[in-house]
Amino acid sequence: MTDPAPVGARLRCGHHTLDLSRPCVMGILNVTPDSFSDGGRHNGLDAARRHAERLLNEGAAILDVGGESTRPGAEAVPLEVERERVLPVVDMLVSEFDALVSVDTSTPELIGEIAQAGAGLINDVRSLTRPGALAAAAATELPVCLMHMLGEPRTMQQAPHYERPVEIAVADFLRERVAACEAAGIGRERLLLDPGFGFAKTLEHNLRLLNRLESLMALELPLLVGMSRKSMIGQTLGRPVDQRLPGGLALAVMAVERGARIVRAHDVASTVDAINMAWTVLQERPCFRNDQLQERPASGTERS
Ligand code: 8Y4
Repeated sequence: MTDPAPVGARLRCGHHTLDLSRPCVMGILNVTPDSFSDGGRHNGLDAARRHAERLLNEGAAILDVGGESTRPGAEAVPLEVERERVLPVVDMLVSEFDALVSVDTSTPELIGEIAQAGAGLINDVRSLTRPGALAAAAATELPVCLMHMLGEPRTMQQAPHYERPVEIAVADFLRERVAACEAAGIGRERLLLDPGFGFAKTLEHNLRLLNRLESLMALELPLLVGMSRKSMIGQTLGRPVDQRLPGGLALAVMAVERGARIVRAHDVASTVDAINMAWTVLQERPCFRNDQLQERPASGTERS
């Protein structure tokens, strides 16, 4: 038996080390031409370079690069297309910015290649369930973000149904993937967990999951969340995708308050400000300090 990975420790990401004793922002650098939130403006290498420079200046600790559109209804992308979209961008981000690059991929063939190119984190929305993905990730020695999803992006929003409370289903799924990773030689110290907001979930599922995010801290691994511009904001506030920033900042702050340590976001400057403000307030609560988050008394049991 190994010790549980300390939540709030430093995470080795290739030649970078990520400080998870405080929350940070993962900036979204989408290189898919059909991404509806950036209109495909960042599919060229030069556009990616300018976008990356901006995200890093705004305080992104990680840049997340994805060559496959994982939005609801999106079609699968052939390996060669994904490789061609992702690898030149990873190369550029590493050589020109020495950035900590995370790659949103489920493709075993690509996992080894992105590690070779200097990526620091594997962000797999399918939690290494594709044949060969566990072994490919194990061989890289990189950390992996395991995310909950039911089914595939193409079909996942067709009436998602859970027999049990969604947070229980999510926790059970993630526990199973953690065990599969450990069995494949990916130690707990390399794992991050993500409930997968918007992936095979109704609005009610997403709201409940955020409200109960703390229940995932029982798994004793760092939490990553991604809610930026997602439909849970659009559905609640009736806003189109370009008017979801205030809603997204509220969600980011709530997630940090409930234990999230990495917030995946499009609007990095404002997200950094929001989570830094929230974090500063949280640190005035003694039991929130020094990574003792999991020992915080249940709300309602404290005297002010
Ligand atoms: C507008 C903009 C509306 C973007 C929807 C979207 C997550 C993720 C995605 C996440 C992790 C997205 C790759 C979906 N979401 N990775 N990836 N967690 N770890 N949709 O929540 O951004 S793509």
